[in-house]
Amino acid sequence: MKNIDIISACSDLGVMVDGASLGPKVLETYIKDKKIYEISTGKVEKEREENNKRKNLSEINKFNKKLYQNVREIIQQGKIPLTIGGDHSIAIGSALGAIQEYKKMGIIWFDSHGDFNTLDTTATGNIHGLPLAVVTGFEKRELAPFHQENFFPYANTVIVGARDIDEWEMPNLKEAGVTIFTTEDIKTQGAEEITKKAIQIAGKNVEGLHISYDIDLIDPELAPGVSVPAENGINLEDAYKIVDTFLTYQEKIKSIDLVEFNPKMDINGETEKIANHILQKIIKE
Ligand SMILES: [Mn+2]
Repeated sequence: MKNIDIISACSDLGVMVDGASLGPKVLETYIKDKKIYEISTGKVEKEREENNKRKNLSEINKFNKKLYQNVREIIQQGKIPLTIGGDHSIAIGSALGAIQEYKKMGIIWFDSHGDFNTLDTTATGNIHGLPLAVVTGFEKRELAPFHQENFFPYANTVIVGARDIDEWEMPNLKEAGVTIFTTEDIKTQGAEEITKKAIQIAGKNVEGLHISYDIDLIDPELAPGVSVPAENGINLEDAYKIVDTFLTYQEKIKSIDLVEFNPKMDINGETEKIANHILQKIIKE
């Protein structure tokens, strides 16, 4: 896509495994001729206490507030923000920043996980398991204090590639009525077909789409460099076909995330190569 500005969202505060904060810096080295903004957490001690259900919450909020402003400014300049994470908690800032500008938007969440826990249902207290619940307004108590209105309607919220939805978030998803296409759906119906269906549902009667692409969608045998791998994921052909397909709807896409590449977990630069391949498609096609 032309007209993209990049935001490097260097945070791994939403997950106990360290390293996702390094992903953007690695991918930045492959980017030429694009404006790159950078947001980092600064020097903070990560909260790791097991029973804490709000791990790093105030620092995550501080980070997302900056990201939210940055996304809004890029959109106000008539451009498309591509936010490179970082763990998936950064999408609270990016997606809400986008919808604050466009008011009526849909969202497609390409992910092996649901990311739809609330502060009450989370088993781990790791905030990267909550962002989709936050940006749809299902969990709006404490994780978006910088944002007052306009959440993504459930009817325009679609998860694609799910295969590891936990038993506590499933009732939340059912209550909200979010559309879910599983990894199995991609394997049986095809990546192109499922992506088109997702765009139709998320894009109905809205001004535009926010796309959030979590690298852990891909099978960890192929892309091991993620913080929370989920077995039996999609292959590379499908992973790339998804990107090619949503890129044929460029007039609808207003904001994109590419998240959860973790260089510390990577093996022989395999995931780096894949993440960069996706990044280059988004930037160039
Ligand atoms: Mn995720």
